Amino acid sequence: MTRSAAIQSKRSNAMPLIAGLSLIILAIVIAVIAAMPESKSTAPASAAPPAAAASTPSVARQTGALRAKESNFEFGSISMAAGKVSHRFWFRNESTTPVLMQRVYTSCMCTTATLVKGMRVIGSYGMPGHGPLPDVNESLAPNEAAYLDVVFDPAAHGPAGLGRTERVVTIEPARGEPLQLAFVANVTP
Ligand SMILES: [Cu+2]
Repeated sequence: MTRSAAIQSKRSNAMPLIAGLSLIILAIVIAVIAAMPESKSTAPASAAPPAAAASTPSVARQTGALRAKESNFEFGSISMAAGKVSHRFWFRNESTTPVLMQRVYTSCMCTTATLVKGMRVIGSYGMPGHGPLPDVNESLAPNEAAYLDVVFDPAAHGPAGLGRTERVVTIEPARGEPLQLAFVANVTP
């Protein structure tokens, strides 16, 4: 049997079923041609399912062992009168060795962060220089996840705190790159 005859018979079988879906037909033809050197009997080419699109993590420019699922969070418009808001940032040790989280701190006194690892709640931690800021000294095993509950008080700065506000929370390991988590809020009265 010639190659073109095989393709031809494949084509005439496939055509009525998927008329109009020219991309799929093309895929089948290519699959048949690709299969021919391997198997001499041209078995019915089962159309392979399309390869699942690789899901791209929404992680941007994180360089250390600690990686956040989402390192930037947008609160949108929030009201001073409505009080504090919070967001949970999940992260993971994506290296093959344990990471000792030495310090956690925030960029401003209006923002605090509590570390939660397994069943343990550790902290909270605020801005350096505003009250005691003890070391964390918690280890995260390879592939282990934990999260930070970050609380922002939009009223902490009074009227001066109106408008676009950006704050950063940093997790500093004993060695290696820190993990920074940021949020943005538009503070209204
Ligand atoms: Cu502040």
